[in-house]
Amino acid sequence: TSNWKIIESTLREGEQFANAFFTLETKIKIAKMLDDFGVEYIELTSPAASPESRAHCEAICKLGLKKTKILTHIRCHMDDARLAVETGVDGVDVVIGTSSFLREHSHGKDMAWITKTAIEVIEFVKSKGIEIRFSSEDSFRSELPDLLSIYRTVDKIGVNRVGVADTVGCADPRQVYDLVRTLRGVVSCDIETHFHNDTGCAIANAYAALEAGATHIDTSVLGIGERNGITPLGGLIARMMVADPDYVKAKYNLPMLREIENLVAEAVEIQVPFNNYITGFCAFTHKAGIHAKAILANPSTYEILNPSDFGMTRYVSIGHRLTGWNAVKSRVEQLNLNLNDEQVKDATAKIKELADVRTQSMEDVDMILRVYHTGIHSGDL
Ligand code: HCA
Ligand code: CU
Repeated sequence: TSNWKIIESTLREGEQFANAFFTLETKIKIAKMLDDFGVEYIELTSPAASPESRAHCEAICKLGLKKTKILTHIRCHMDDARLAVETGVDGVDVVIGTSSFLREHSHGKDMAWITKTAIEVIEFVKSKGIEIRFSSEDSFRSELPDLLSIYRTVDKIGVNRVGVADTVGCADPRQVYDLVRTLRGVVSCDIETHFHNDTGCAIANAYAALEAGATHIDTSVLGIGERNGITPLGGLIARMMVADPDYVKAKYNLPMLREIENLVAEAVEIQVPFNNYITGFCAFTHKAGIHAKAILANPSTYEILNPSDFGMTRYVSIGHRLTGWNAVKSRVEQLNLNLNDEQVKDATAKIKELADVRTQSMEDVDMILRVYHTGIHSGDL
C-alpha cells in the first residue's frame, strides 16, 4: 500500500449530504484548504446539475490551486461530457449504474447501450486532453462478468482509471479485496474506489482495496455524503498513518485536518463527532488509572497515533473514580506542589471518594491538591 492518492469528494459526494448547501465562497475555502492539506484531487459536482454548479466549477478551476487537480463528476452521457470539458477541469469522473437494480429501476439501459455510450464519452473526453475515469455505480451488486467486460473495454481505449463504487454500503473488506484483486489482474490502468458507510465498513473497505492494488480512494471531510456518507478523510488518514506513516507524513499537512473539519462542520451545521478519528474531543484522553500510569511512562503503551503529529494534545483525565495515584502524582508535579508518595496516595483516596459522588473537574482536583498541600504545610491535616 504505497503511492496511493486521495480523491476528495466533499464538494461532490459531500454536497449530497442532507444538510449541505455550499455557497461559492464556502466551496472556495474548502478547495483551498484541501489543496493546502495536500490531497491529490478534489471532485466537484457536475456542471450539468444546475447553472450555479456549473459557475462554481468554472470559478474553482480558475483559482490556480497549487497542487490539487480538479475533477468533475458526470453521468455517462454526451450532454454532460460536453459541459464538463468546457469548465476547465483537469479530469472527468464518469459513472453509470451497472447492477440490475439500477439498470432496471434507474436509467433503464442494458449493458450493450452502457458500453457503447461509455466508449463515446471516453473518446470525447480523451480528445480534449484531460484525465478520464470510468466507474460502475453499485459495483458490488453487479454481475462480475459484466463488470470485467466493460472495464476491459474501457482500459483498452485508454482511461486513466476505472472506478469501483459500493454505492449502497453493502460490501465487506473481504469482498472488496476479492473484487479489486480480480480487477487488478484484468486492467492495467489505475483503480479508484468509493465506499459508502451504511454498515460501518467504509474505512476498512478502503484499506482492503489498497491492499488489493487500488490506487485511489474517494473521501469526504467527516465522511459527509448521500445517507450516512462515505470514507472520511480523517479516518482514512488515521488508518494509513498506522499502515504507512512515512508516506502519510511526507504527503499531507496533518495539523490542518482539524481546521478543515471545523470549517466543513460549520458549513453544514453539524458537530464534529465526539468519537471522531484523531480530532474527536476524547481521541487522546486517557482515563483509567492503569492506562494513565502507562501513558505517563511511555505514550506508545496506549496510543497508536501520536497526537502531536496532528497538532493535537494528549490529556490524562484524573478527577474520576477510576483514577490512580501515578496520574495524580504527575499533576502534583505539574502544579509544582510538594507532596511525597504517601501524601499523593492519601490525596488520591480523597479524590476517589469525592468522585464516587460526582466526577471532579480538573479545577476541582487542583483545588483538592492545593488545599492538601497547604494543609500539610500549615500542619492541620
Ligand atoms: C451516487 C454516485 C456515487 C458515484 C461513485 C463513483 C456512488 O450514487 O451518488 O463515481 O465512483 O456512490 O455510486 O457517489
Ligand atoms: Cu457515492
